[in-house]
Amino acid sequence: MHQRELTPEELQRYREDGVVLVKNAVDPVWVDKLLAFGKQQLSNPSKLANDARPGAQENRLFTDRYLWRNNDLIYQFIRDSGCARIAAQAMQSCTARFYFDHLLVKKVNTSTPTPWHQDVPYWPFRGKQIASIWLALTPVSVNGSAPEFVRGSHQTEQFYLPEAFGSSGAKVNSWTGKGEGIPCPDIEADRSAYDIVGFDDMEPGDAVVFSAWTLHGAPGNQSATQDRFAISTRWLGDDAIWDPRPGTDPSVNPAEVRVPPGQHPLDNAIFPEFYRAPAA
Ligand SMILES: O=C(O)CCC(=O)C(=O)O
Repeated sequence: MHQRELTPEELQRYREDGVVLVKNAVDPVWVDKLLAFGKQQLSNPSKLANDARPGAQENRLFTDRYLWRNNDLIYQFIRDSGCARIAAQAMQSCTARFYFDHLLVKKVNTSTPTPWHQDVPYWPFRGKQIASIWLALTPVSVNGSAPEFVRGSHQTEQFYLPEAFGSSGAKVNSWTGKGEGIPCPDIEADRSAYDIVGFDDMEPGDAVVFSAWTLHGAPGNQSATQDRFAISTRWLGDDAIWDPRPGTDPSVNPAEVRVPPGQHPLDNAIFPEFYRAPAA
């Protein structure tokens, strides 16, 4: 199957902006299978799913995570699709270790935006070589809830406080709110003050690759005809260290991780290494 490498221009965009659009990031065979899987998952959610309106055909934000642990398709996708190499290239890392997958669905007419945030404060890791690949499984424009990014915001050392996602508030990601950082600026209230980039006309199989430090969010899905299905995969590069701080995602049980805090997560059962650059 076709696997993609990043071009020098794409690498430059990622380095300067903290985000890059990658057209045709994976072979279409994966996209068809993942979309079919995502649709099934709506009626067969895992314990980590958040579902604003179970069963609803519209105005429904649905997310599910860590599906790779129990699902062969997701496991094969992260192992074989070439995403690991794309992530390693973007992060300028010799290796790419997998953290988790995140299915992100907004049915038609979903009013809930994804708030502006930075990923790294949510996660029990530190390091600059941490990235996500947000893969569109359906056609999507910004009005249909393609993510938007503040260009260059990855260059900060600042953590912005995690906040809960989703309209129902309290129960969604209830572990947020105890973390490290300062409040995220109200970017939506003053958009012209920020260098915001969004990607219209994304096709299924196109991806945005972005640093875990880059501020990003997404509007609701204003389309009345096109559901938005996407899957994000999260990747750890050479400088990532295991850092299970209070207020970070507790979905990985620290007691099961076989490396002490402060060290690279050399733990193939929980954070498998799916790419290593060939020796020079
Ligand atoms: O898909 C969305 O609405 C948000 C995606 C996102 O924040 C992420 O993948 O980190």
